[in-house]
Amino acid sequence: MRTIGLEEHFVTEELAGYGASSASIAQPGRWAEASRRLLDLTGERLSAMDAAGLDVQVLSLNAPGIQAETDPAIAVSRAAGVNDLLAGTIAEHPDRFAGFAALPLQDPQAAAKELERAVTQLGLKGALVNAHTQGRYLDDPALRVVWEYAAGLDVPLYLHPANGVDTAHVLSGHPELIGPMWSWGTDTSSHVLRLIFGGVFDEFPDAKLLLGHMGEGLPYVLWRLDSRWGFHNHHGIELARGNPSEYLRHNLYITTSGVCDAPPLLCALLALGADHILFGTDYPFEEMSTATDFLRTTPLSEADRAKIAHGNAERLLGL
Ligand code: GRE
Ligand code: ZN
Repeated sequence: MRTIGLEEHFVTEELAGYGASSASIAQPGRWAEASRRLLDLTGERLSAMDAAGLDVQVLSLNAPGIQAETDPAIAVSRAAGVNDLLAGTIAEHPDRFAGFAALPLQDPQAAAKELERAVTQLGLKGALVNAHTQGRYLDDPALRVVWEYAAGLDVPLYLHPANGVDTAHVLSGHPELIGPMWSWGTDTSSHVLRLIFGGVFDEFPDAKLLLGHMGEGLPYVLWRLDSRWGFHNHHGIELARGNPSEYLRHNLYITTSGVCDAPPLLCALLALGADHILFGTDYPFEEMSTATDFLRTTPLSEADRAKIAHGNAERLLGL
């Protein structure tokens, strides 16, 4: 079955330093191996894709990427450089790779223009955003222009985790909880709620948000969000569609990246529907074959399996 992965990371020598702050998350040997694999675009990566039966990787720059740059002008030029490199790699293997752009969100207007260039001139399929940018989240009024361009171009933004601005008090003294095992997920699901309650999807009703890791826990909590929104003081916030679940069902698309487990997949299927779930591996942080074996063997109807493996990606990304 044709299989397309949507959370497939790489890095370049020039940009690898931005991720150095994540090194302490991992066991040293695991970090070294992932770092080595991130730098390889067309060697071992293609062999592993063949071995796992992964036809296409939609490539994205590894977290935190360009967003960790403090100088907006450098961010603008490096984003353009890495998007050009990505387009060049795709051009060499057009049947094996597609890509999500990196955006210099430090300069919102330039980020919107780079998204337009990446989509219309380089053929990239949207952009992947790694959490906050210098403390600014995607609901920030200054960043609405990026949503405007994404909606206008009809491409998704993929919200990927990265280290937070600071450590939540409840996690203080527990560095083992900082990272993809726990804090990245709660930070990212909170970021999504900022988008909903901050009005991004009321302003851009058909904007498409992609989220990895089986939706960062959100498919599990739809009913409770709605129920407690009915109870809470709204503090002046109103949702045009009434309930938060309306946005999660309509604007949100999730990938299976880094979650190879049937119960959360079945929950997501029931909560969001088979048209909103796409395949991803989270390579090199997970093995491609672990993810493709899961996709092939997990209990699903063959119609849903085909949507998740390739049909939804073909439709959403125009592949
Ligand atoms: C990920 O993308 O999921 C990831 C990183 C860095 C370390 C671990 C990890 O970007 O899972
Ligand atoms: Zn990832």
